[in-house]
Amino acid sequence: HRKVGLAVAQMGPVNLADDRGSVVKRLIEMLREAHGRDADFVVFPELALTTFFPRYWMSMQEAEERYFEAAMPNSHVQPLFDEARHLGIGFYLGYAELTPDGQRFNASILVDKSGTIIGKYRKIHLPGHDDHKPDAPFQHLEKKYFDVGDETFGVWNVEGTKMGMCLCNDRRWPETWRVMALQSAEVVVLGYNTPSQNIHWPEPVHLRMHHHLIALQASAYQNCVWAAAAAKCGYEDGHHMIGGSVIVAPTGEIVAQASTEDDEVITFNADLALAETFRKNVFDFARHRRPEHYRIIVDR
Ligand code: ING
Repeated sequence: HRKVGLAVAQMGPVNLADDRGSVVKRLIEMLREAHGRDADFVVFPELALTTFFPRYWMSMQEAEERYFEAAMPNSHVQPLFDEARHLGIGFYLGYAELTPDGQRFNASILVDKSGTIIGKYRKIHLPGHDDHKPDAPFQHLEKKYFDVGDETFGVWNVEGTKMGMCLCNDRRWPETWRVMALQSAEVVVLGYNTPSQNIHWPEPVHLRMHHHLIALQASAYQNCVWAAAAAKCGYEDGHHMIGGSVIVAPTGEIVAQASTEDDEVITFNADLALAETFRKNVFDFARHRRPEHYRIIVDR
């Protein structure tokens, strides 16, 4: 058995009035709770430090000044890194990255238990639009504020666990998971901000949770990985986003699920050997996959 204590730290709303200091205090609170429940690794949400600002139309300059991090770590998040190192616990954190040469990414990092950033990911599947839709109840401007990620999905060795990461909309695309599984991922971690209302057509709201869960359950099973997904959710200045943070086993079963739309920690002591069992007996990629027949996925 190879056990790893996984924790998902779901966040309730971050409103426009909430500054980074107050947000980081909440993250540290949940880090401590996760540690108290024997977690080795904590997953925080996508864009965890601010409100989900792609719902608002603003100038790029205002967006950069108010919502992007020009350095990571920085004075706002340093206390989180320090506490993680003090507790000996690793974490995943999503944030808006402004690079020195002016590129903008919806990014996430993997930090090991010594507080060192060992992996960086930049969101590849950017949903929404880049034009102002004044008649819509809110915007979804990820295609305006972020560049497409410049590296494919990666897998890193985090304290002996092969861990992949992605962000939000990425979880809906099968390619995301397969690219990591082909790099021998055992655990995939991700954060998300998922509005419950669709601005493009009157989609029944229950489908948001349904699609969120089947995407994670099917992908975990079909790729023999543990999945740990952290929501930022609830009503942010009146705009609702779904909760449903979960830990999913390689069987496709949900082993832990948040039941509120607030700050809430869920944990599970994951046996990585379970993933190995499915990789060996069902999804033995080397024995069963036939890439010569899959070309259309890449060429189209
Ligand atoms: N949010 C949503 C997500 O993929 C979305 C956007 C929802 C797209 C539902 C399509 C359908 O969960 C982010 N931030 O990607």
